[in-house]
Amino acid sequence: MRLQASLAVFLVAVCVGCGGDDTDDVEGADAASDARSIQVRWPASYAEELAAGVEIVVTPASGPPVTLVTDAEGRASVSLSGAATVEATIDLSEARVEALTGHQGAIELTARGSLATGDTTLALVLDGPVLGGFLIEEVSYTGAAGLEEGDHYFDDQFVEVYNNSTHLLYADGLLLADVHGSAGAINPGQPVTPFAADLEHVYVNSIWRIPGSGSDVPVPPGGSIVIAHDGTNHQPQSTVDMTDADFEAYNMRADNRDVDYPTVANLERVRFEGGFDWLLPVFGPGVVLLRGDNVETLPTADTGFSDATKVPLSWVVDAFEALMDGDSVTYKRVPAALDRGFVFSSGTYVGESAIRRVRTRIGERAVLQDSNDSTMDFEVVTAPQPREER
Ligand SMILES: [Ca+2]
Ligand SMILES: [Ca+2]
Repeated sequence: MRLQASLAVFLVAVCVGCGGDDTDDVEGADAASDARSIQVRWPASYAEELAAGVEIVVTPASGPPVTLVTDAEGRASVSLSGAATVEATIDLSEARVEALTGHQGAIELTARGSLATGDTTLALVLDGPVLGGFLIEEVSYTGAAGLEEGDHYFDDQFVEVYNNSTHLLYADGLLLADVHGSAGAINPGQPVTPFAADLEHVYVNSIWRIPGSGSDVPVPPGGSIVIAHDGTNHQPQSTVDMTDADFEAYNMRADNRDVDYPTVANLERVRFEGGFDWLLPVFGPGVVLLRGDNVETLPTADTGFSDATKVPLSWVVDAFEALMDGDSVTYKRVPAALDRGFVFSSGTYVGESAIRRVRTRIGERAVLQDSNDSTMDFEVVTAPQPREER
């Protein structure tokens, strides 16, 4: 609500040059009235700032609505007095969406606002549907060579999760899990996953949850969170320093075989199948990012030597798969509906990492490739790149 004093100043200002006309008229756009300027911006994550070609409908408190279209500066002007509501709308073609966001799909953007009596300007920011979502950006699973011949250092494993979307997203409540099954014929006669015929579920070993009540872990577009096996500095055995990880998998045990690093917040352990810590297979893991309610109630299935949790595909936010080598396709564990392909490293304890490719850039922000095919979407690089600008 404007103060009366500023309204008076405004009326004096607009009356300079109005030749003594009566400006008390509030009957709408036809009457001698006030110039009002509306400027429309794209959402902050878009490639451009000022939104041209936006249709604006200004509806005065009394009188008919007026339709305008924004110019190259995102501006439209109208002359009317009194209060009015303002609605901005634009339909974006697939090509325009691609250019502005790096995502696919035709969408409608809208904004609403109001002009109080005396307001001369109105700034609107368009908004629309969330395009894109959380993606697995990097899975560093191979382990490192360590310092001495024959060392097998794997405590440096981490997973990085990226907000590939147009909107701020919250990561708390996201679940991270490793998919049951072998990465290849590590030993002669190694069986493939017993669940290969079930294309409707993904079967996972351990499940971890990012803690919070739903709005505690904000991740902006282009931002990421790093989830460490152990939240400590792994140098010099590895190139990886996880002291600034956002979360770590702390597997609390009576014998304290896993360390709770004090500066790195712990994931919530929902289900655990394994040994001392959450070890991803160094031969190649399947990793899924999940979201769903009441995870504790999901059924389990007997794998022959452990229990795997049976997760509906609808829970899967994103999936990644690595296998032992290029010949291990029969060992694929992640259903093709989630991920048609896989990557593989040059070996184990080689200090490599699987990292998602950049599809395009919107300003400084990388939009990562997501074709639901790890073969196409990931590359194996010679050194892990936690938090590296993409
Ligand atoms: Ca740990
Ligand atoms: Ca900790």
